[in-house]
Amino acid sequence: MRKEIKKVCKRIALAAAAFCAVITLGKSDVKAQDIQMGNLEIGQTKTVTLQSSTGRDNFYFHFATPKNASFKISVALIERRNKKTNEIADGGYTHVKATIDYKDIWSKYTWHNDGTYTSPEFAYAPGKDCTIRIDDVDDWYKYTYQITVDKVAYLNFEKENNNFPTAATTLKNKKTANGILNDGDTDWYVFKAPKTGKYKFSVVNSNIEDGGYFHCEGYKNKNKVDYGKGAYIWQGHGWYKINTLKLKKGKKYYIKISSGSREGIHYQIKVKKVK
Ligand SMILES: [Ca+2]
Ligand SMILES: [Ca+2]
Repeated sequence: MRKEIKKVCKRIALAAAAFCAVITLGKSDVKAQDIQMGNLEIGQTKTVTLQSSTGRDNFYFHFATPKNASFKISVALIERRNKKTNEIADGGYTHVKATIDYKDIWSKYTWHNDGTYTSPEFAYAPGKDCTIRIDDVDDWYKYTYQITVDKVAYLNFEKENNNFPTAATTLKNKKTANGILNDGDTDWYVFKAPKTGKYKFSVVNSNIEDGGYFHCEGYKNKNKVDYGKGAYIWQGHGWYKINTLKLKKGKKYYIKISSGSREGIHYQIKVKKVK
């Protein structure tokens, strides 16, 4: 009797495996599509409904990075309906990824009816193509999204790509500079003394979100670090003095910001003539 049951079970298992194989074969016959969904306007919310015929399609959106501003991406999966019955289907998610210059800058699983997911802020050279890809779109459902790219403008904002001393952003006396340190980012600044005198260089971690740090260091010139004039700049610790030094008219001093502990750290730098 037991043997009989075992035999039946084995047959059922084999049949199920064969059935699955047929389904898998059927799915892999349909080629996944790369679907271009057009451009996003900065500051405007786009509402789109996505339907995948294979469950493996990729949906692409593009926008150009703004000038003199950072940007952030917000995504909300506001509706998921059964394709056949058109009934609202609770639960479920898809995947969103943003890429610039082949670097993935943001990746998130976005759940249905879970509010808006907002990326950290990113600062890039203006006019770069940022691609937003949505995938994991199940072929049983249609998904409605709201996508927004916002820019955030700052006074005296850093000028990316300032990742090298030769491309350093200019600092001006008594003008507070604003910057954002992204993952793998380095921000160089240069100050050219308008008059001979003593100048004080200060920096602050201006994040609102608790925690995090970055490194700030003074440089006597493009290649020569000013030893002892560096510090880790923590969130919530206020302004740090990096250096006070005498500069002759026309002499330059460099500041390097690097090694952020997380994505999208805000900071400010100021230079003040003290004598
Ligand atoms: Ca930066
Ligand atoms: Ca940079």
